[in-house]
Amino acid sequence: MVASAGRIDVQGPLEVQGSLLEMLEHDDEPGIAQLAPERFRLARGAWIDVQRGWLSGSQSLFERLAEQVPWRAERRQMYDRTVNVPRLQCFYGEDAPLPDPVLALARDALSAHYAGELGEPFRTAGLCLYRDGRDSVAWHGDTIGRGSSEDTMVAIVSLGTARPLMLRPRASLPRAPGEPRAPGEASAPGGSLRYHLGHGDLLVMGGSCQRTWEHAIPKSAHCAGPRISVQFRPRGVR
Ligand SMILES: O=C(O)CCC(=O)C(=O)O
Repeated sequence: MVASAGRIDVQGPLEVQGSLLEMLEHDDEPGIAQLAPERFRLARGAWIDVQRGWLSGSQSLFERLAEQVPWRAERRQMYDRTVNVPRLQCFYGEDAPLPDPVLALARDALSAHYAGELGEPFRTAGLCLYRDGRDSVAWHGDTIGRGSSEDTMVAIVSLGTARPLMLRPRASLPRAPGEPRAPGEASAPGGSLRYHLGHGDLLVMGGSCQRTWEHAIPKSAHCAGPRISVQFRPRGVR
């Protein structure tokens, strides 16, 4: 979802609210732990891997990225109106150097860990900055590229304030007779799942997840602090 047809770019980085950054404490030098995520199998061949606090020193990395990434505000055509995209973004394509060496370490570790299942490396990195609870991303799946017709993976590393990432089965795919509910599927309104992600947490969406489920970061009236997410994807997946 970092780029799509009909989007209008606004040139130049935006200033991140200084007061918010000043409130953040420095912690350790960023690094990654051994990958050992826990897998949650969802309905319809989708799964989620979660490893809490995979990336250490996440607050320091948050501060570096908040300051150094050339964040862009974008505007997008919605029917007859042009609206602000409610988050700042920056996309690093296959050959673009990543804005911090620890992100290259993370991408390479993920590529090595998932090589057998994914069959290709993670190649791109999309970064989103949610300035506060008014920023969000609407329900969607990453169905451009191989995600439209075959299984793929999107790995998300989350920095800064924790925000819920919601998942729900696509309404257009009715449950087969006798198909079991996914763990937690019945526990939230509308059959959605909620994962609070921040502080170096890793969440990998895999299997059929991009085709059969949707995900979102909803707006929050209670969330004051900023969050950065880094999404690693294989070639062509958006
Ligand atoms: O910020 C996140 O964790 C999710 C971002 C996302 O869904 C996307 O960029 O497609």
